[in-house]
Amino acid sequence: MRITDARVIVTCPGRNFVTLKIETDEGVTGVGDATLNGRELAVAAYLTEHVVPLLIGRDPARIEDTWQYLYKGAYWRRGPVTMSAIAAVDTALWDIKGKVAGLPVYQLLGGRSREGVTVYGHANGETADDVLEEVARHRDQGFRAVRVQAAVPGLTGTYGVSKGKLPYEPADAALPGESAWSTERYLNFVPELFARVRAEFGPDLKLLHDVHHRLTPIEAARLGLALEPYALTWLEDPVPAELQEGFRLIRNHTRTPIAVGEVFNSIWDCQTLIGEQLIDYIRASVVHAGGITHLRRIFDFAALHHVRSGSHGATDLSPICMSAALQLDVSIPNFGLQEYMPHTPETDAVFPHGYRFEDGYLHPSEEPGLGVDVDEELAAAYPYRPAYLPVARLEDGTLHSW
Ligand code: CS2
Ligand code: MG
Repeated sequence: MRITDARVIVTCPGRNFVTLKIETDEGVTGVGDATLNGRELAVAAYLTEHVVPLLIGRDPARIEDTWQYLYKGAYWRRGPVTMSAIAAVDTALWDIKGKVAGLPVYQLLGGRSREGVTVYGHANGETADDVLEEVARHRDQGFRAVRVQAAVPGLTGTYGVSKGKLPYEPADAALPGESAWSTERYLNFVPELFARVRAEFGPDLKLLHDVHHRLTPIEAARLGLALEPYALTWLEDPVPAELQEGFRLIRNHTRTPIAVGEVFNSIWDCQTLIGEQLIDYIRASVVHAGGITHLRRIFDFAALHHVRSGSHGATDLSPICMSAALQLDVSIPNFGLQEYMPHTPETDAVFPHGYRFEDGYLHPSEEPGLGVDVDEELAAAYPYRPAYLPVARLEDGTLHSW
């Protein structure tokens, strides 16, 4: 079997997505997500200009060799653009391999390790009262785990909190918006919020919170300590993670479990974090961390160090990425949690897929391959629109951590 064609599909059914579709001489096709929020066209060009020409004529069955060829052959290793492009190829090749075998990809990864994939939803709101309502709504929908975020009183536009009752969309403006940040106001508010949520919902619901990289290690340590009475499942992205050693300080001061990794693109980004057991959950994703092949390598490394998976699953990861993530989630031994922000009906229509939510779990498709496709005609009806994540500034105007 040979690869005969590969093309990049850019579409914006409410938000931007980049997809790679690979075709073969035997008519079997595969799809991979290549979406890098706010930098979409860089990955599209990387694929079209520098990767697609190298794929034509290759044997699609050689997944590992193709991964190594694109990673080592580029000379310029790692980085989100490169690794998202490699991820798209890798994901599409796993899709093809599954279709050729007549099996869902998780069967090729060793088969099921669990009945369903426990997911967490987002409860967010302008006030603590709104958030309590949202947590109740998620619990009533069957969610066993909920991420809790509220607008920080006195600050306009807290990241991760939608306006009104609208679903929250991370990239919300044609040019980056700006919001104000105050660590003092934030640290004073969050423990109160969790005290209320835990008191209202009891000990069984898993509760999570995302700091979005806004603190320093010692501030994060103080927050982790203050949240200990409310037994969070994880505190996410407490600090920017370029300095992996910074997590030692957090670890030395709190027993609140730590999750990190949604901006990671390589196993080297978490070598110290995992190797020294400085974190509890690794949140890298199929699309940004080199595809199924590389993410599985990260998860295997994590399994040796008591670290579980907690993959990123925001709306800027397409249903193709979610389909692939679920195949991994259901098969690996050290699965923890999977983030689940449902896509809009328009996005679901462009990417018809077979995964489904039931009773707090997502279930992967049982179709051969990944069980997802892209409707190219429909995709063409939604042209690309620039959209960016906001930036945060301190109250005096200083550009803040992200
Ligand atoms: C968030 C995301 O889902 C999460 O955990 O941190 O909103 C994230 O900021 C976006 O996916 C960035 O593209
Ligand atoms: Mg996050």
